[in-house]
Amino acid sequence: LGPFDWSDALRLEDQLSEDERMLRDAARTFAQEKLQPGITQAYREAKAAPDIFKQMGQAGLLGVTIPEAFGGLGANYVTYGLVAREIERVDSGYRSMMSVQSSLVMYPIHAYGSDEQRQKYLPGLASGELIGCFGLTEPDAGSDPGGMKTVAKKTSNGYRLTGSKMWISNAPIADVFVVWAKSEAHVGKIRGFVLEKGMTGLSAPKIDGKLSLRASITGEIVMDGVEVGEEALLPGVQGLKGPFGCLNRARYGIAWGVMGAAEFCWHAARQYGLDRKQFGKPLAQTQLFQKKLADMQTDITLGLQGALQVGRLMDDGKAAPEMISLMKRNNCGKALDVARHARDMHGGNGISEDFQVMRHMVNLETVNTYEGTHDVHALILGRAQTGLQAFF
Ligand code: TGC
Ligand code: FAD
Repeated sequence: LGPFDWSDALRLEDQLSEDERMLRDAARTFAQEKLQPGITQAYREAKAAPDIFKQMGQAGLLGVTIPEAFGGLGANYVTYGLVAREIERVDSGYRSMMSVQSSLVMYPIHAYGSDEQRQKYLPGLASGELIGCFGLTEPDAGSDPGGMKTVAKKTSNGYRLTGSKMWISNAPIADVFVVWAKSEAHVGKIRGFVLEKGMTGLSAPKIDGKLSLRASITGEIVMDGVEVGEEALLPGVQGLKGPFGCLNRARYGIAWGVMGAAEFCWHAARQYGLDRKQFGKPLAQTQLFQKKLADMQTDITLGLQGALQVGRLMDDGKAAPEMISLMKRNNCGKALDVARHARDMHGGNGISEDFQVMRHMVNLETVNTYEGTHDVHALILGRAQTGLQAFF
């Protein structure tokens, strides 16, 4: 029998290639040196930080799976997941910025875009010179994006887009807007369009008052008859499978990312329990405390193993969307449990920004909701095993 590493119980480390470990280490160094020092203040002040995109771009963290010819890293999905875990170890908002740019903006332009669109947008998005956002959700269409009202009407040389999107990460600082609309010229099918900041009729007001994900800016997208040419249409996809193809990648990244946030909370709770004494002994020497640590260790270890397996299947072209739903749902729910327990185990200090566990906890409330809520993923899994859809 071999040794036991409490922080890597099933030896995830041994299951990674040398390249994966190297890129993971680079992401960890970047996250700890460039992002961690400023996060408490950034969260408190909820200020937009466009510079972070350029820093991420320089570090090669935007478009990890996009080919090098377009400025990406050309790495595999396991590496993308490892990067998400390192960024979210600092803050879910920073991982959000990275995953929207990579999976929800660069991916559709690369997978569904024309050569001209790829050449025009991908290098700038990879370097962080351009910031992207993804508009699917609307005020009256969240879990049910098929109910969207945004329409694209045909004009003599393109389309006129009218409608509004709600809860859109990066929107107020975005240069490039990937938006989804029902296109009358395509018998009402959902199509993707690439809009640019400054277009007449396009605005992206900030949503204020967020108590979660404060280091990531969120806004609306208002399209008041935005006129675009034919070249703004993403030619390679139609129907809901367009946005869902992007969401598959982003949800997969989230399954890894939230484990990074959970690991931060677990390690912090363990250290706190070792350092703090009550009733004459360390808190970590009580049975209740150790039971909570064991649950955290178990949930995180299994969550990481599951995410790795889905990543390997994605890299082999064998992953199904339901596998991603299973891991997104499980890992978000478990990470939220871990963060809530860690907050509790810190006692009064747990509510202070200095100890950071409460910031992770409130962030994870958002992550459990976006990209398909915990319950919506349960319905996807329920449908897949019964053949009965329970959405409506
Ligand atoms: P349904 O009938 O199930 O499917 C309609 C069409 O879409 C296809 N499809 C998929 N294709 C690829 N991957 C997937 N995961 C797919 N899921 C569905 C499906 O095959 C079908 O294609 P076709 O060709 O036959 O028409 O559609 P439905 O309307 O019944 O959908 C129900 C449901 C609940 C599954 C779906 O609407 C859903 O997942 N709702 C959740 C919405 C959501 O996730 N929104 C995310 C918004 S973006 C976001 O939150 C970004 S946050 C980013 C950040 O800051 O990190
Ligand atoms: P609703 O769909 O109204 O759901 C409310 C509740 O009802 C949930 O508990 C849900 O599980 C439940 N529910 C819904 N349908 C059913 C059902 N059939 N049966 C049982 N229960 C049900 N969207 C984008 O397009 N792009 C982005 O960049 C983006 N970024 C976001 C950033 C933040 C900070 C947040 C908070 C959201 C973001 N979203 C984004 C939107 C996000 O995807 C939606 O909030 C999410 O899909 C849920 O939709 P909703 O808020 O309309 O909730």
